Amino acid sequence: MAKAKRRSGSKEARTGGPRIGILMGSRSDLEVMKHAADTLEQFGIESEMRVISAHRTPERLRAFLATAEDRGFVAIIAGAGAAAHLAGVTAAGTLLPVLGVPLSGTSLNGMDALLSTVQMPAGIPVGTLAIGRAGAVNAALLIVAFLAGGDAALTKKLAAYRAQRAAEVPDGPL
Ligand code: RP5
Repeated sequence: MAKAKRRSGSKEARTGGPRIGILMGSRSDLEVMKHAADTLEQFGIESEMRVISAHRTPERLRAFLATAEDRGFVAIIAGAGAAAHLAGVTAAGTLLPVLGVPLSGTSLNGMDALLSTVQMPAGIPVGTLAIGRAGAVNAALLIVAFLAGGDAALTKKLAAYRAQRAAEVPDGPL
C-alpha cells in the first residue's frame, strides 16, 4: 500500500488509494480532529483536513462536496461544536457516508453538539461518535473497519491495532 498522506487544505496531491475528508467547523477544532487524521495515517489511509463551517462558509462546503467523489473521497468525518450542524448539512449534500464527531467547547461541554449531531431525522444519516477525542479516533477506526472488508492487509493491521490496545492494559491496578 502507498504511504498515507495527511493533508491540510485543498491543494491537490494524492497517492491514489481511498481518501477520507476530515471537516471541522473551526480551526479551534483541530486539536481534537487531528486524532482522526493521525489514526487513519497509522493504517496508511489518506486524509484531507479542511476548515469548513456550515454556517460561516456554506459555499466552501458546497464546493468541497461538488468534487468530493471525483477526487476519490469515500467517506467524510465532520467535527463541530456548539449547535453543531456541519455533519448533518454535509450528509444532506452528498451520498458519501458521513460520520459526525461532536466537540465540546461551550458551557454545555459537548452535549449541545452531541444532540445536534446525533438527532438526524430519518432519511439523511449521520453516524455519530462520542464527544471529543474518542469520537475522532473511533470515526477513523470505523472507516478502517469498513474498508477492511475484503482487504486482508488492512484487516491484519486492524487486528494488530486491537492487540496493541489490549497489551497496553496492565494486568494489575498498581
Ligand atoms: C463551531 O463553533 C465550531 O465547530 C467550533 O467547535 C465552535 C466554536 O468556533 P470558533 O468560535 O472557535 O471559531 O462552529
